[in-house]
Amino acid sequence: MATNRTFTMIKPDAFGAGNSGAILKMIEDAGFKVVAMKATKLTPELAGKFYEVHKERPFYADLCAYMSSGPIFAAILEKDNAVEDFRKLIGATNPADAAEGTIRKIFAKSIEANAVHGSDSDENATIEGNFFFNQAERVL
Ligand code: YYY
Ligand code: MG
Repeated sequence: MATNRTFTMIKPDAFGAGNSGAILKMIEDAGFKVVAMKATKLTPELAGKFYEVHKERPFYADLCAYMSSGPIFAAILEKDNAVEDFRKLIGATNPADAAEGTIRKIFAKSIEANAVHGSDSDENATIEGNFFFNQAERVL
C-alpha cells in the first residue's frame, strides 16, 4: 500500500557539526511535516540491524561503526509522494554525484558520512519508522 510518509535520520556527521537545524529547515521548506522525531544514539548492533540489507557489502562494517559513532535525529516525515520527493531533496548517496542544492551536496562530508538517510520505498519507510517509533511516539 502506498503511504505518504518516509523515514529519515540526520546522521552523526551532520548532527555533530550542528547542521540539524539547517537540514530540518530545508526539509520543512520542501513541504514535509514532522510526525515523529527524537535524538538517539545507535549501538553498533542496532546499526547493523537497521542496515542488515547491506551486510554482504564491503562497506557494511565501517557503516555500522560510523552510524553508532555519535548521536542522530530519527524522524518520520509526511508529504504527498514522500519517499520519492525526499530522495530528490537529499540527492545521490555520494555527495560528489549529488545535484546542486540537495541536502547531501550542501552538508555531506563523504559517501559514508553523507548527512542524511532517506527510505527507498514505501515498504521500507514503514519498516524503518517502526524500528525507531512505537504508536505513542508519533502523530497518528
Ligand atoms: O539509500 P542511500 O543511503 O542513498 O544508499 P545505500 O546504497 O542504501 O547505502 C546506505 C549507506 O551506506 C549510504 O548512505 C552510505 C553507506 N555507503 C558507503 O559507505 N559506501 C558505499 N559505497 C555505499 C554506501
Ligand atoms: Mg538505502
